[in-house]
Amino acid sequence: MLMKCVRLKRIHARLILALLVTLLLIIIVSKLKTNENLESGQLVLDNNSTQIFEKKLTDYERRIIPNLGDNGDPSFLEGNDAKEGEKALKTFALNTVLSDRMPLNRKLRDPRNKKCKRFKYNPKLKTSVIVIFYNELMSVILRTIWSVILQTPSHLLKEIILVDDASTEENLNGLLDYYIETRLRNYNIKIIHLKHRLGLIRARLQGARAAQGDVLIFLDAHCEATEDWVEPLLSRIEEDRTAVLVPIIDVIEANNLAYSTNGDSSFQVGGFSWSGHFTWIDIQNEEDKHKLTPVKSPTMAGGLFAIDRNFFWDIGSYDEQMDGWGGENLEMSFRIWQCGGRLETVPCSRVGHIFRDFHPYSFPDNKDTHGINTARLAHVWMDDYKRLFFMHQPGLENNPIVGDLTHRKQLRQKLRCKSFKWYLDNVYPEKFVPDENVVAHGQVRTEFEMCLDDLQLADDKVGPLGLYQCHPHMAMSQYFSISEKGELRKENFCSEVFNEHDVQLTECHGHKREQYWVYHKNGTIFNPSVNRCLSSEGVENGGGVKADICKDTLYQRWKFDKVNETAMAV
Ligand code: LR7
Ligand code: MN
Repeated sequence: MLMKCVRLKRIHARLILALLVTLLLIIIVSKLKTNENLESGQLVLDNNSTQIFEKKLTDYERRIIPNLGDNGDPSFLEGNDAKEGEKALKTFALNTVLSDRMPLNRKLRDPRNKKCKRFKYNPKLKTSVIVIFYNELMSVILRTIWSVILQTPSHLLKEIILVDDASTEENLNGLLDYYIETRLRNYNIKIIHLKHRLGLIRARLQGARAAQGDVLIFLDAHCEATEDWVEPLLSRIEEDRTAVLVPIIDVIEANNLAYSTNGDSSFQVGGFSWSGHFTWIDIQNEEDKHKLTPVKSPTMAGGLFAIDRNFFWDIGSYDEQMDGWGGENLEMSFRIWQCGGRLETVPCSRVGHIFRDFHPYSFPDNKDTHGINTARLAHVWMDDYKRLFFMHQPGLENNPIVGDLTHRKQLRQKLRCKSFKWYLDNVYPEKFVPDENVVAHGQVRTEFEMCLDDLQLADDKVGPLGLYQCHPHMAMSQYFSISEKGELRKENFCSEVFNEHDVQLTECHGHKREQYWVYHKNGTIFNPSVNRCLSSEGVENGGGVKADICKDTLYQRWKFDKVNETAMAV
């Protein structure tokens, strides 16, 4: 009996040992797996490479022109440098020559509204600042880091985490690390070099995984923080951990690196278009317009924001299946609002961002990652309203390229998130829905199979309300509505009469008589302010329609695909 017991105990002990070993193995393997894309940057230096790096850096530092760009003033180089700068602007959408000559720790003017200085903040939270980059210019990355170091009180800065999304630029594979180890030794800066390019969404996730601060602040790699930028962000999160915050994003000009502000008292917040793009919108609520405390924002641009670290994970971090660039900002914006958080712009926190005219990098296979990512978020978060996005991108609606959505749908259930209609009604009530509560909508055709058309007007331009052959399938350039208010509009553009005769698509003002139209049952679209009717008479394919004296002619009869008869004028 005793023997049996001892043997049993031995077997037990072996079993437990075996179990422990397997457990250990599992842990090691899974660790290895999550790290398989990480190559945390411990730079190994021998004498030779130290010398090479040091020489490169001192050469570089010698060329810096003291005080260039101070106060955020526009800066210019002369002679050949100026010419090279122009060229660079065409290749990289950025004057790289100028950036390389400008001090990395330039001092900016305080861009805030003066009244911001009255606020006293005393946050206890510490932040991790996460900066991701792919082939960005080293001097631009370093200026971002320096601005964070100089403008953030050290007791509020836990660390700076750089995530290199597998850049191929030589300087970013060694020299940058060397700079940090030698010039920024006293600061807690980690650099993670990813082995494979993951795209900006997953790169940010890797940064977040490595972060230890109470709050995560994400920045694009071409930003400059200004005075007291971090205090109001941290204080607000201390007050409400579900508040996700965006500073005012000022423009750093890509050609002369000027830090330009929109004046100190007016700013915009985030909106979106049904084509799935981020847009800037005016604050609707009069009281909020000149507020200095946080203001509600329906969406965020995506590159610069602060979020409580635990809340970031609780609310679903990012959609890990989003590739490349784009879409993650609207996904996060909708999710935050629908699942119980809030998005706010903090007027007393200001950060500059270099706005480039084009992306200086490309993506493998030229995949439309913005479209695919947006299709993912439309399926998960927009309920029936996704129809409006897919009208712009019909090819993506049932396309397997969009990938599996199970996890994100589960997340939405788990967090018991509200509907997209709730979001529109409560967070963004001014958002125009082109096929809801309207008098008429769809293609607008004449008897001669000609249709109203925006003639591919760019999003930020003003142009004629055009006439074009009707497309056999609905194309968004021919989709118009007559709103309840009597606007003849295309999303954010309203048709307005100029000089009594010309009809232009321009920003909707809501109050202008020239933007007011009456759709009559006989098919005329009448503008009372000029007492004229919309006419296609004498207009060629691709030309602009006119406001003409009303008369009984087929050129002034318009037929919408869908009409709400009861809302039409007799
Ligand atoms: O493959 C890539 N891997 C990366 O790490 C591609 C890019 N990146 C890095 C890149 O180096 C940069 O630091 O990701 C960052 C953002 O890329 P940008 O600067 O080319 O993007 P953007 O400023 O044109 O675009 C905006 O929308 C993006 C949608 O995915 C991101 O959310 C950006 O962060 C965002 N930028 C801002 O919100 C800044 C304000 C601009 C506005 C409006
Ligand atoms: Mn950017």
